[in-house]
Amino acid sequence: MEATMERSQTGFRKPVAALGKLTVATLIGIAVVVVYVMVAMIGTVDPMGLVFSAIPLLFAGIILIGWRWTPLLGVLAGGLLLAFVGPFFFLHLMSTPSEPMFAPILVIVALSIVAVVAGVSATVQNYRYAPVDRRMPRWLPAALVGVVGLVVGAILVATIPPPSTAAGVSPEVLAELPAFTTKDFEFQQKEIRAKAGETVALRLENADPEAHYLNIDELNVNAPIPAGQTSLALFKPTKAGTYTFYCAPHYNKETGEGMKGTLIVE
Ligand SMILES: [Cu+2]
Repeated sequence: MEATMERSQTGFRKPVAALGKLTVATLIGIAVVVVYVMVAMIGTVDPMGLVFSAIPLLFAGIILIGWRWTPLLGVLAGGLLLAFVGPFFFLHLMSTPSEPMFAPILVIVALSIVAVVAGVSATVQNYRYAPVDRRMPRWLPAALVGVVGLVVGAILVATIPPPSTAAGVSPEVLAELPAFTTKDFEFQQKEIRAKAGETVALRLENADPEAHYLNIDELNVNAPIPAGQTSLALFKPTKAGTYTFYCAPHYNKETGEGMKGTLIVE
């Protein structure tokens, strides 16, 4: 009887069940974190970021209307975000999880996963059960506590500072070296000059909230420049010539676009 009533009302608005509300909450959370990253951490509001925060809010609003297919929008938003943010997340995980950007990215990944799981479950419930039977699954609170625990644990582990990349070099000596600075995802010096057979020592400084690297393939240079820190690069070119230096995560070798410059060895 209930089933036929349900079918006769196909497509009509229903009160949003617990799982639908959870999907809405995660979408709002995603929008908040994206805005936080833009304003508090990067300091700029770019159109791409606005789209990333506006779409989850729009979807949350549509889900609240109550059509039973709408939680699928949570799956869509969560899935898209995972596709966009996922690669950055793994890059951070592999290189330097202590960076300031790690925590918000981790939270966005966690919220996206919850949005996908909650959205799928809510849609299944909406089609299978009458509104009164669309209850919060018994495993859900435990699963959410688990997700929160994992996120908090990972952030705590990430706040343990990594060993300094200038370890063993006194601050006074480091201060005397020529500075080589990254800012706004660019090398401030587009050119480094050196003499063949002489050691080059640079004080690397990073003003960005994300780690950069100084890479020079021919000289086997791969010096990390952690966010907001000072580090050291030491290398000795033996042959005169022109070399490209670049930042591996922010340079595309195929197109030659991104963070790069020229090392001229005389
Ligand atoms: Cu970089």
